[in-house]
Amino acid sequence: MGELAGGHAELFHGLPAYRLRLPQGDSALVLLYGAQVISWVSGGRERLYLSPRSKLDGLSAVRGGIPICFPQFNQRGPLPKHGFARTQSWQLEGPPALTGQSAALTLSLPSDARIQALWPQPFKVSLLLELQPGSLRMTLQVNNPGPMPMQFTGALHTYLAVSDVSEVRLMGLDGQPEWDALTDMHGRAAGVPQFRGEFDRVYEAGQAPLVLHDAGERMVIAQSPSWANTVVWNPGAEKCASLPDMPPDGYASMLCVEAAQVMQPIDVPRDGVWSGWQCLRVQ
Ligand code: TA6
Repeated sequence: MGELAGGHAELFHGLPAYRLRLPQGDSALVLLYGAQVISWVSGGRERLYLSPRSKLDGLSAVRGGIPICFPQFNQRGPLPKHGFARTQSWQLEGPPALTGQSAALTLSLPSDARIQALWPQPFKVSLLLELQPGSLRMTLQVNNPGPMPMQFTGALHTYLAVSDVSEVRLMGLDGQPEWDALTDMHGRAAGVPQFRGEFDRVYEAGQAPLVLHDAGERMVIAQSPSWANTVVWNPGAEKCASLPDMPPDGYASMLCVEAAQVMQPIDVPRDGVWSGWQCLRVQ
């Protein structure tokens, strides 16, 4: 497949994918299936977790990387869990743009009969990926061409690769309103969360980026104010063992930190556009 400045098309376990590569060495790999980024190498190290037991059959959700949950978060509505965008083939919008030390690529989600049966609402959705030395930004854009108002929930469900989840420190949540999905309790985050078992919380997003400390390294995790929530998820040992697409010890090597809209759907008026991003930066 053709090599273009900034990237090239390739197959990943038979699935069409596109690799962005910077002259400096950082790279990202995105599947057209789900527009799911499944690898981001920065500073010579993989920064995203992809389960080695992920089904890569072009039908199932891929476990890891950056799934796009749209237009429904989890089971908060009538659609399949986390919506249909992650189990649909997206298309590339032209070649990547390489300018100096940054590469960018846009994918869009075409509608088809399966989607229209699930969600008759006309829509245009695209994902812009921007790779720079040490950083990766994903911007989801949702257009409502009308004729009706549109509502959706969703997330950039980012699986970060960590050395040992029980040792990481995710800073910046202290004091934020939170909902614990496991206990169904509302409260305020107190201190630094501990990941020593199943963890599934939805936070009101703060203004400042979060910082993940892992084995002497820091990753800054920022999101646009257009997402109301940040979700933090780790299945823990017991739940992980029940997930057929995870190795039993996979939970220890991942932490999901998601830019999300969970409780209150986003309204996109007729002819309106919404966009939301998450940016990961290695320090
Ligand atoms: O974002 C957290 C969450 O909604 C959890 O409740 C958990 O179910 C997770 O997503 C993964 O969902 P999945 O459908 O990919 O297994």
